Amino acid sequence: MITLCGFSVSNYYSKVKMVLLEKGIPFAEEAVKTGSKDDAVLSCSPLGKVPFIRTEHGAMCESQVIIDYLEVAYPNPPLVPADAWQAAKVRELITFIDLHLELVARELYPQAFFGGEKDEATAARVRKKLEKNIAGFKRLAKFSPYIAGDRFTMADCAAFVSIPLVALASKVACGEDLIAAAGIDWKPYSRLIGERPSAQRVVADRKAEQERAAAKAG
Ligand SMILES: N[C@@H](CCC(=O)N[C@@H](CS)C(=O)NCC(=O)O)C(=O)O
Repeated sequence: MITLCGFSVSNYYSKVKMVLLEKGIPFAEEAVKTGSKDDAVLSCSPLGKVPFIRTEHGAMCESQVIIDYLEVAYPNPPLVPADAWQAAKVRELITFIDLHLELVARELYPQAFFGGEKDEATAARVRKKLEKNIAGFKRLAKFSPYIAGDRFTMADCAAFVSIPLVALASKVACGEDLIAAAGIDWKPYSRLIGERPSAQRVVADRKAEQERAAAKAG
């Protein structure tokens, strides 16, 4: 049995969880926070990042590596096309979302989501990068109706959990949803993916965790 470690507010945790759910792979969840100094965690995720998985073979971190493993180990239903080129195009999109959108926008999260001080210089610097990268992403993304074309793929798992975050972080920190400002109408797409049971589960789990945290904070 696979154990998914991390927490439901994490977009990368949700990305892996959506893939597990889409494929109908049985899994358990284990709450693990980031920044652990615990050797038991660092031996699974050396930078203390989440998610990571525990399996009968050992542990593994990095969401994309994990879902690529799941795709090979549990090929049905497939979440990449059988054609090698088309499969690589799906992964190209994921790299754009994870590396060139989400990782760049992540610098805004302290001020956008975690009560950090407003930092105009960071917002302006990140905005410049995001504008360039979103224009690049727009050239690749299909939204027809799925992000890589006419079939649901693992790129939709990456997009569903990260695009709204990038949009909201830029809206709060830069005063504008930079994804929408680039002419990408992402909300209908998000609603389409949001109809899937896997998406509904990750959203419900994330909200429940946020509510528990708010209640605890008083
Ligand atoms: N490239 C990693 C990114 C994972 C990541 O950044 N996770 C965040 C939580 S959403 C985290 O662990 N942050 C703490 C840190 O970077 O130390 C992946 O795809 O799994």
